[in-house]
Amino acid sequence: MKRLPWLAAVVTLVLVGGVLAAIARPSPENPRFITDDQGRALILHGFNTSGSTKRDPDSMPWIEEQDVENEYRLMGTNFVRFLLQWSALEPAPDEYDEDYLDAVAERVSWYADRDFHVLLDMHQDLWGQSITAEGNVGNGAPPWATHTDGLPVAEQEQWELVYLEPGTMRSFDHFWNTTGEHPELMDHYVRAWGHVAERFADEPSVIGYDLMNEPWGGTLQGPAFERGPLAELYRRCIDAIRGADEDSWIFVEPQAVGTNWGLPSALPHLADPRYGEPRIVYAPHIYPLPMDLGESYGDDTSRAWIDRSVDLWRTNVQATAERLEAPVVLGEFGLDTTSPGAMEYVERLLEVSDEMGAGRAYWSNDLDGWGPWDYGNGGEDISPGALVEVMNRPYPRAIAGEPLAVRYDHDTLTLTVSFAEKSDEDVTGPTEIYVPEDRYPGGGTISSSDPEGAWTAEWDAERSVWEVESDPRRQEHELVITPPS
Ligand code: 9MR
Repeated sequence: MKRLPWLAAVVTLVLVGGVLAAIARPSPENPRFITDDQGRALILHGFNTSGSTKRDPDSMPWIEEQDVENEYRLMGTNFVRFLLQWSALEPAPDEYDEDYLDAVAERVSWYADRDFHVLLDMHQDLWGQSITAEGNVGNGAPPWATHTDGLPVAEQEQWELVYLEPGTMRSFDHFWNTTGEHPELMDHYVRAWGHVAERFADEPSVIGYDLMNEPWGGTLQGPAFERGPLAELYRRCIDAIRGADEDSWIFVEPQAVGTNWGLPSALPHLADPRYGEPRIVYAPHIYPLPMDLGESYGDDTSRAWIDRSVDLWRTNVQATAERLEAPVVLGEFGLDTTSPGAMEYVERLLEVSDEMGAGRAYWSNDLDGWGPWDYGNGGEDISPGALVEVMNRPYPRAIAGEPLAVRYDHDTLTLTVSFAEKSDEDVTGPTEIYVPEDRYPGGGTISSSDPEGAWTAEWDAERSVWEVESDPRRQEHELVITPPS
């Protein structure tokens, strides 16, 4: 372990010309950070796992336990957005498949054993598998909850366009009770969430529940949808979950269409009936429209448009999070990793989410060209792909205080983390910073703004984590990590 004197670290910082991006400071009543059971602010980094769930006969992702281990070893992730399927959970009305939940729990334990935080995501695309006879387009809702009323659903090259198909629209209209014919569907969905929460309430690695992936309003769109049946669904799910689980975080998403491109959401504030601070998280996705249209980040004109979308997204997400009084986790961002400029786009999103103090989950951990793995031989030979290097960078996994700024300079490989002391609250345990061993042997060099001798840093080589105890007499701390000098 090497420590630079603080002055040298400041000089280093000035030399690299890094301007620390300040995280918008939350109000004192609202921490705006997800905290762990030691009161530390969590910065969640991970992957959606996985898209393969949608087509798997057991609705399980492709991964084995060793793949979770590899993910940690290669990228130091501490978070997974784990896909659930309502169709697997409740194959018949009010009948829950406990074997399915056991299989989920087994996978949760693989993550738990490696200190990950697991977000259970009730995934859907295009309502459910039964919107088409072949069952190869949608996923999520069970057949018994799918009422297309015989309206057609034609496959489209661009999968999102299937949202506009009459049978898909009608299925959603029934769920939101826009038709007034199937109010029982929402009741089932709400009860199903209560059941999941009962099952995982005592599993500390389950950080929370993502109530519905990319909600779509059918014929009801925009504010009428978000303030109407979407908010109603959320309120009812929140109540059902809180009946079983007081502590987990409840993640809500806006209507996906529009907000994924950066447009504002009208999602209203949602009360959390738990005792203590609310634990609602705003978890939007980003897929800039130019990229949906096939443009790449490698093209200068497209890049300018994509950057504008990202800026717009950020402004609008912050406004909604403010209204919801919620921390932000970017639930999905991703692209074909072979597209021109793909890695720069990922870098941009990592930077933006750092600046926002937001967690993030890349879409997705799959063997499909979007994920972090190169693969061959029918998925048998898996090796690290281009994304691994971009994702594998130092970051604070847990901050024993209130985060103020996180900045990673990828030219100098310098991570700077600043945070305020929270001496009046129950924050225990060290600040933990993951540092990739390959580029920072021995954890590299760490320095602190705290006075010499008043802080400690222990390198945990097994986990590749610095454990830092700061000087509680200081109001603010700044840690700088660089490769060994
Ligand atoms: O990448 C996924 C693609 O292969 C599927 O055909 C499609 C429909 O299930 O879903 C894609 O994943 C999407 C995810 O489910 C929701 N957010 C956007 C993702 C990328 O389009």
